[in-house]
This record gives sequence, structure tokens and C-alpha cells, in this order.
Amino acid sequence: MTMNQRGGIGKIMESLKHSKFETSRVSDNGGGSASGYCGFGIRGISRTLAIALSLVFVGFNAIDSVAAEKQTLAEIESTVAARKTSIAELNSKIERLKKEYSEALEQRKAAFLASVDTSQLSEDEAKAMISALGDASLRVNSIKTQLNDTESNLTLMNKKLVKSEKRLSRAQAKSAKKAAREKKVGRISKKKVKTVAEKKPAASKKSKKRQMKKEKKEKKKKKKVAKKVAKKVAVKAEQPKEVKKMSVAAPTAPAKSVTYTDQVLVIDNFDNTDTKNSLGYKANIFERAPSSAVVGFVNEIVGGNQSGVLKITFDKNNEGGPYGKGGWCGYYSLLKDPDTGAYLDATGYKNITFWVRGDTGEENFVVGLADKHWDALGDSVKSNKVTDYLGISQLGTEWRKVRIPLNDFSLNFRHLASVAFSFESFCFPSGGGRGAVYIDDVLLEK
Ligand SMILES: [Ca+2]
Repeated sequence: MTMNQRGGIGKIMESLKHSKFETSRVSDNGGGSASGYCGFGIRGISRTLAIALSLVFVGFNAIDSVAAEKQTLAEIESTVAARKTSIAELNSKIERLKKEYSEALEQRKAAFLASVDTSQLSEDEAKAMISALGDASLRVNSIKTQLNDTESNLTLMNKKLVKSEKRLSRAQAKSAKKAAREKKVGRISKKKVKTVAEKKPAASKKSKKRQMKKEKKEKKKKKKVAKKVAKKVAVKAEQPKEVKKMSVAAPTAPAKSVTYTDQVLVIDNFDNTDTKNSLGYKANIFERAPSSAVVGFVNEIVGGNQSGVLKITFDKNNEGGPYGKGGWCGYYSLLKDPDTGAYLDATGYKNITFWVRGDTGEENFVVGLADKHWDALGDSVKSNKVTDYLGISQLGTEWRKVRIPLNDFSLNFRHLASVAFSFESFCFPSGGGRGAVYIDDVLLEK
């Protein structure tokens, strides 16, 4: 028996009870939802283009004739009307999302309360309950993201409305002025018929001046329109970058100087002493007072080879901190790309393996794995104690290879988010412990 399932699920429930939702064990997981990027998608670009094109029309058509100006005015009026409609739609969408959000919060609360005590349930029922809780949490996050996006779209649309209303009032004023001028010109030309001989030179001088003024104004307007169009085009050019971010594929392991077979995926071999793992993603300690952890990199002989290894020095307390449980500590390594939000697809792998040894040999810990659901909860599914997989009662000080079947974790391996080494109370007879462990070659194996 390699996995005490009831104990495992009991532990999950225990950690759920104490992690709540606002706390996060992998507190610095570079989280955040990828869906944040798609708020300004393809529709946003086409709208930008449409606005840019309509600006070209507004700019050049308004110049020459009264007829064209009237058309422009109508266009601006219809833009204003369309924006008012959009704002009304966005407002009603926000109302609906707010309602859905409070419903989702209630559902998540119910799922959480239902999962607190699973002692009367079968293993399958308990698993279903965890899954339901994960789904409820995802739904809460998803609605929240939609709500944020819609609210920022509303802000944007309100700004646009103010702009187009200003443009409309300018166009209306100009149109009225021009109509008055046309009327005056009509009166003058009637008068001119009578006095054409003596008035001609003066009129010509005056019209020349007017023509020059008009040309100057035209030039200024064209320049302004060109500037606006250039700005819109620049916005358009920026957009695809974000869309592209969304479509970046899940990462694969980079080439290594150390030879690994194609049957493994190297998560971290610690031969590079930076804060990133072998996948290129962040790895670091996590801790909540009064517990704490420190990491360092040292050279050791592992499996006959000189190798850089991770040293985690830990101090797991059993009292104080959140819920009086002594806080928590450990080390995490991201499997999802924090920039693109792409999760690691680990389907096809059977085990997670690593080399380990203790400093005094009395240390112990568990492995935590998080998929998309658990990532959303800010927690992970924990394995049994590492010594259980080695079939020994003490970790000891000799290097040993640990192999944990992925089937021992109830997860969606298409979307893995992180792996963690966690020093849990149940790893120690007294509920707390301190010491150091050495770890090398964290791999996924087929
Ligand atoms: Ca190494």
C-alpha cells in the first residue's frame, strides 16, 4: 500500500479548511488569469479600424460642400447614438454579471461547507466533492474576470461617448456658422449685381484673403486627422501582440548538457543556481509565520556524478499562525507559464520522480501538485509522506530516488500549474520539525 487514500483525502480536506480561499500557499505563483488578455480581442481591432476609417471620412468630407458636411453631421450623430446603445448594453451586462457573481459565491460557499466533513462519505463521493468545489471556484474567478473586463469596456465607451459628443457639438456649431455665411453671401451677391463695376477689386481682395484662410484651415484639419489615424493604427499594431500571447503553446524542456532520455521531462535539475527552474519558470520558497524555509544550492555526488542540488532548510511550527496550526513552509516550482498562463500538459507521464536525502535523516515532507482547479484555489493536492514511497520509516542521509505515481493525485494532468515540496504537520510525530533536505533532478517520467 503506497497511498493511504483516506488519509490523503482527509489531509486535503484539512488543508482546505485552513487554507480558506483568500490565503495562498503558493502565494507568489505569478498567478492571475490568462483571460485578462482577451478583453480587447478581434472585435476591438475591427472597431478601432472602423473608427479610424470614419475619422478619415469626417476629416476630408467636411471640408468642401454643405451637403458633405450634413452627411458628416449625420454620421457623428449616429456614432453618438450607437455609443449610447453600447453603454446601455454594457450596463445591463454588468447588472447580470453581478447577479451571477453573487450566485457563484453562494454556490462556492455551499460547496466548501459540504466538503468540510467527508468522514461519512465514500472515497468517490469525497473526490466528487473536491471537484465540485474546484468547479465552483473556477466559476467565481471566470465571472469576476468577465465583470472586470465589462466594467473597463464601459469606462472606455463612456470616454468615447464624451469625445464623440464634443465632436458633434463642434460640427453642429460649424454647420450653423457656415449656413449663416452662405445666407450673407447670397445677400451680398444680389447687391453686387447692381454695383459690380466699383466693388469688384475690393471683393476680389477680400475673397483672396478668405481663400487663404480657408486653405490654412484645411491644411491644419488634414494634419489633425492624419495624426488621429496614425494614433489609431498604432493602437491596432499593438493589439496582436496580446492576442499572440494567448496562443503560445505549452513549453517543452529546453536542451540540456546533462543527458536525459526522451522519456522524461526535466522540471528542475538545480544545475543552474538562479531562481528559475529548468522550464524557465519561477521557483522559490513559500512560508507563513511562524514557520519558515530557506533555500540554497550546493554540490553533491548524486548517483555517482557531481551535481548541483537544492537544499531546503525548514522550520515547521505546530502552534500559532493562521488557525493556530503553526503556519506553513516549503518550496514551489511553477509548471505554468506565468506570462502566457499556458499550463503544462503532462498527459503521457506516469510518475513524478526526484532524488532526495536528509541532513540528519529524520526529516520528512510531502509533494504537492496543482492543476488548473487547485491553482485557482491557491492550494495543491498532497502526496503521502516521502518515506512511504521509499518503503522506509526514516528518510536517512543517503541519496535515494523517489517515484510517486501521478495516479495518486486526483488531478487534470492536461493543465498542471505547479509542484511543491511541503513540510506538513503530519510528517512529524510532534506535529512540527526542523532540519534540511537535499533534492535533485525533479522529473516527470513516462
Ligand atoms: Ca543537479
